[in-house]
Amino acid sequence: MSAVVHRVCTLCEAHCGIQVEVEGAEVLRITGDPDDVMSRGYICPKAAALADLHEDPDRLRTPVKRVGSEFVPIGWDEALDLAARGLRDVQARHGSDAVATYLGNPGAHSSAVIAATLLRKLLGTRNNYSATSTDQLPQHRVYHELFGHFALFPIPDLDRTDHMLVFGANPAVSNGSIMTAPGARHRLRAIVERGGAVVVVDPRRTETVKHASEHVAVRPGGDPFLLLGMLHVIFGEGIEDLGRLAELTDGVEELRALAAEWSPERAAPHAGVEAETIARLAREFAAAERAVAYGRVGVCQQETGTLTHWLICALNVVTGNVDREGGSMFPTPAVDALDLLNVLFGAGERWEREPMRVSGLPGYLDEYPIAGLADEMLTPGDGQVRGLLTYAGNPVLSAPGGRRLDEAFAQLDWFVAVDLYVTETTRHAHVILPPVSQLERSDIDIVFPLVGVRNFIRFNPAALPAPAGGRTDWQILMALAGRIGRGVTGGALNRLLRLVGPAASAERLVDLALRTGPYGALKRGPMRGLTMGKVRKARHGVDLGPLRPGRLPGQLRTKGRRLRVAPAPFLAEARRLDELAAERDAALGNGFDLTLIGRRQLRSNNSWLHNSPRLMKGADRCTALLHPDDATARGLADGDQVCVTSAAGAIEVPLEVSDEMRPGVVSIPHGFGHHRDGVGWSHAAAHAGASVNDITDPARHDRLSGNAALNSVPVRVERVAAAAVAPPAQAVAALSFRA
Ligand SMILES: Nc1nc2c(c(=O)[nH]1)N[C@H]1C(S)=C(S)[C@@H](COP(=O)(O)OP(=O)(O)OC[C@H]3O[C@@H](n4cnc5c(=O)[nH]c(N)nc54)[C@H](O)[C@@H]3O)O[C@H]1N2
Ligand SMILES: Nc1nc2c(c(=O)[nH]1)N[C@H]1C(S)=C(S)[C@@H](COP(=O)(O)OP(=O)(O)OC[C@H]3O[C@@H](n4cnc5c(=O)[nH]c(N)nc54)[C@H](O)[C@@H]3O)O[C@H]1N2
Ligand code: SF4
Ligand SMILES: [Mo]
Repeated sequence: MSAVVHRVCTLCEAHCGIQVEVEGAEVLRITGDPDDVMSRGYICPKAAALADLHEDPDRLRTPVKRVGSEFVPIGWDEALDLAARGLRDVQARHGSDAVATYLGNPGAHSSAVIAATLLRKLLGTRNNYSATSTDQLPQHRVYHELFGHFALFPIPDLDRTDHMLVFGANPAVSNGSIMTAPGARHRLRAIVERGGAVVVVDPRRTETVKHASEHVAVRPGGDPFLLLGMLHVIFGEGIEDLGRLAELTDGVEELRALAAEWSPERAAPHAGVEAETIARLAREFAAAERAVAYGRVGVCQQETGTLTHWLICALNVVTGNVDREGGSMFPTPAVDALDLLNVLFGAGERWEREPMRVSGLPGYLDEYPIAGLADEMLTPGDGQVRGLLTYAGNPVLSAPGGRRLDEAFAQLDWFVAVDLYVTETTRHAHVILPPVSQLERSDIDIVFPLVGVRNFIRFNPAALPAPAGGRTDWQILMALAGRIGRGVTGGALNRLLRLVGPAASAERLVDLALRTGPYGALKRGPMRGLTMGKVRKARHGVDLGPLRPGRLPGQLRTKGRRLRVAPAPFLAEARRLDELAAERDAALGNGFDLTLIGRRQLRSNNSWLHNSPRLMKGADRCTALLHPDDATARGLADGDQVCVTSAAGAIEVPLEVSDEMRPGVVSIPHGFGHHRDGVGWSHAAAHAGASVNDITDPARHDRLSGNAALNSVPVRVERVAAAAVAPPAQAVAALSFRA
């Protein structure tokens, strides 16, 4: 007999409610849950891939250890002992910092991230890395400076705004990011349908533009200039209006002085947008009753990532659109995770740490930028990294200079990976510890309610029982923590470890946090207060209502609870904009005449959904998009195999000619390049593509945050001479498994 389990899809930040119809151990069907409080039935094609993931014969079901060039299945106790002993040995021989950790993106979609962070603390290394430094790091820096906490995220009040200005995000494809808004494209279209405006600023006419009222084809990296030009007009015409924020905000005069220098005429050539358009965008934004500017990874992954996100926030502040309905708002999550995050990430007023040993890249909170890791491994000397623990990450494909990381991982003394597959990264591991599939674990997410467009909380029950001997990420990481922590004396960490215990789940922690949170029994009384039990019973989630205004100044963690709209380091960096623009122009004259940017695709997810037959069918998707004029000028035609070369390297991909592109710009998705020897996902290897991160440059970064500048890379595009065309990527044999 079949049964239906209501849970969420955790593949992306939308966390859509799904109905999983199961019979025994088999998944019959996955559909959208029409009663889910956030998604109301919406899902994207990736939800069905949860079944492919679950059934995938290439997915690891037991731990494996490396023996020569093979992976051999072993039991859990042996695997965990071996894994922990190897890490401790490296530390015993070369010091605590000789082991690095890397937390990948899917880690954030599970409460096991708490266990991973605890494990990091117990390892006591300064060499912690994560996907953050290829993603949202500039936003953390901005929120740290402006609001006093790196995770105090301002979120667009999507369902109530009249005017939304989108920078470097494609929510119609990504389904929204740092903005949990399932069915984002429907919510965007609704803004236009109720008479409002959605303006998309993007060098490519994206899928989101189809739902918008206007597209502004900015020059890659042109956004800070565009924003300064807008602020110039707003201050110059006296149409700024901070409203209630006026008495909370410091730095308006400094911001005004900076903006005064950037007339739309001066900003226009750097922004690649006409001065009249800049002025009109400013006036329309300021005139809208309820407006919000929002930016995401397209503008994070830039040398100006922090500046751009700062100016986006500043635009919201000076038009009075922060902490107000229809503007940029702060959620009120059931689990107030800011303090927990402070404990886990060692945050607080402190941001900087000493620069990296080899590259000199800046450190932040308790991490270093992933762009600097290869150097730390390949450069001998005191402090060289010789061991690695990865959790749910594939930096060989996701970090800049992936080829060098590949080399560095190959020569490690000890590498433990917690992952579902033998990937481009984990193929170098000595031990791989695989969790059960997504459908086999229950969970409660406390991360995405921090960024929801409504307040909500949801329990996520397992759709299928875990197989005998299966372990969740939480269990694996806590078991490792138990082994690593042995011998670590004293302190709050060990007490915490005992409290939650290797066998317990995150639910115990969350129950405590719920009871003491803003909707808990302490505030609302025992009858109305939220508990884990109540959240568990609500099969479609608990709706805690629309975002609430008036969170400021209470939520501010700055000294004196002030909103600091013009932090000194940002003002100083803004003085370098001319120099940055000149460098950019010089690079384009120097043999690299095009600018490379990235793109995401609906049926793909970073590096790791390419093994799903359901998603990976049809035409080749790892292509370079180029405007017809640029193609003609180079004698190139649609379908040609082209070589894309940057200062850092070259890759070959098929060309797709498209007038979606701004002339002078080329777009290639990341996460491909599955041709490497020994990779365990056979279907992905048959559609290998090339990794764009083989040509992104680890040295290009945002100086204020250390984030990788994966976008706006100077490149050239040429036809691959017929004789030089690489043979079609072959499905490489997975490493053999000896039973
Ligand atoms: N289907 C799918 N969904 C995903 C993912 C996926 O891989 N596939 N990944 C998930 C992850 S990890 C994340 S972080 C989110 C990201 O979600 P989004 O932030 O929405 O990211 P993208 O879809 O990459 O959109 C970035 C946009 O920035 C544009 N861009 C590039 N350079 C510039 C520039 O200089 N200025 C401006 N204004 N725009 C620029 C690109 O053309 C692109 O359209 O998506 C998540 N959701
Ligand atoms: N050029 C370029 N590079 C980029 C980007 C870009 O836009 N352009 N985007 C960047 C961004 S925003 C991000 S977030 C990063 C992502 O980069 P990463 O986080 O490094 O990599 P992913 O591709 O998400 O790989 C996730 C890995 O986790 C494994 N996995 C999946 N689910 C689970 C699970 O539940 N448990 C465990 N233990 N393992 C699991 C998968 O098998 C896979 O190996 O890429 C970045 N790299
Ligand atoms: S948008 Fe798609 S991948 Fe993202 S949570 Fe919803 S169904 Fe899953
Ligand atoms: Mo991301």
